[in-house]
Amino acid sequence: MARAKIALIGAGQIGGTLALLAGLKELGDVVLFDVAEGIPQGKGLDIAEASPVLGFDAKLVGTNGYEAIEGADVVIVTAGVPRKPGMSRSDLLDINLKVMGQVGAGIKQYAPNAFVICITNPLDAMVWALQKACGLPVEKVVGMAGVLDSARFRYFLADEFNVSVEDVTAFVLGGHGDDMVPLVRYSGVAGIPLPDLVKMGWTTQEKVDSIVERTRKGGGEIVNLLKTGSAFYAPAASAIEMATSYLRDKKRLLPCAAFLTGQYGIDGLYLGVPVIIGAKGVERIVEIELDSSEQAMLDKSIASVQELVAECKKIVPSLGA
Ligand code: A3D
Repeated sequence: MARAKIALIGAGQIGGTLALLAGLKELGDVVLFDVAEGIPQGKGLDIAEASPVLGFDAKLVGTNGYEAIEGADVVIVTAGVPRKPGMSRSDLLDINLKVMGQVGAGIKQYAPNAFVICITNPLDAMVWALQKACGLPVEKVVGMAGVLDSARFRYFLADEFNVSVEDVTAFVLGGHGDDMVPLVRYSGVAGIPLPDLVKMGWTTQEKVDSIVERTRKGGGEIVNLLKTGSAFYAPAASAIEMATSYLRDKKRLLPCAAFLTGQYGIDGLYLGVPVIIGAKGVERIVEIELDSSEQAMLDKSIASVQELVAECKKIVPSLGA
């Protein structure tokens, strides 16, 4: 069977890491696209030159032309600019909405059958705009945030309990921002829920609360340390997990920004919820029961996403049509 084709739109920090991970996992051939000349070509060649040492077979090419993504099975989008000092949220939205418009047109023309994963921030609004721009079915366009946020939560919990990260499961719902909703009741170690682990004396409620808070601010913690950029290893690994579930029809249950059509009482908005990803894309949106405090946190998160999308519609009125 021919290798899958993975197109990476944006060959910056995350894009380069995605290319390396896709190679290491032999997910398929990789096309790196960027508007910056030389960067995608250089990164593609550098990773290809690592392949004999690392022992993987994949073609990696860099390009500044969308035609090279033709027929891609998976497209992962990281194109955009980060928020710089002095730039308002509207300025950032304005620029990245334009980028989503260009990227969406490229996908529409050359990769209309792809499974599209958006990573560009502000995530919940950008994935919404990208779906509008490319016109692909909503089940084929998702946003990556929940896998990363849950991975951070899992790592902090594994560290607290001194257990393998593999045995820690954790759930984070809602938009990708400080008001995301880490779900304590649905998180735990090898099936033992966190509230039980508190009762068993493995940790304290205060410690769990501080881990929840650290998870919410996980992106900012890395930005403060790096000073010149944001996280890229864990975001790339998270998107690769989603792409793998699609390409191998694994039907993983992963928290992703998915388009809701009534689930969780929301219609017409992308929001972080548990979904099953298989060969058809988002094959199922899982509605879990929330208690009143979890629902209140989710409502707050929904309101932030709604506000962001309303701002996008103001900037590009045609998106509201
Ligand atoms: P960076 O290293 O700046 O890479 C972005 C790349 O996009 C650069 O190489 C640009 O040249 C390129 N680019 C700009 N405009 C276009 C365009 N019109 N078409 C194609 N390429 C273009 O950033 P990064 O890789 O560190 O991060 C990428 C995005 O992911 C940013 O928006 C981050 O905020 C976001 N991000 C999201 C998460 C989530 O969990 C959702 C986590 C971390 C980063």
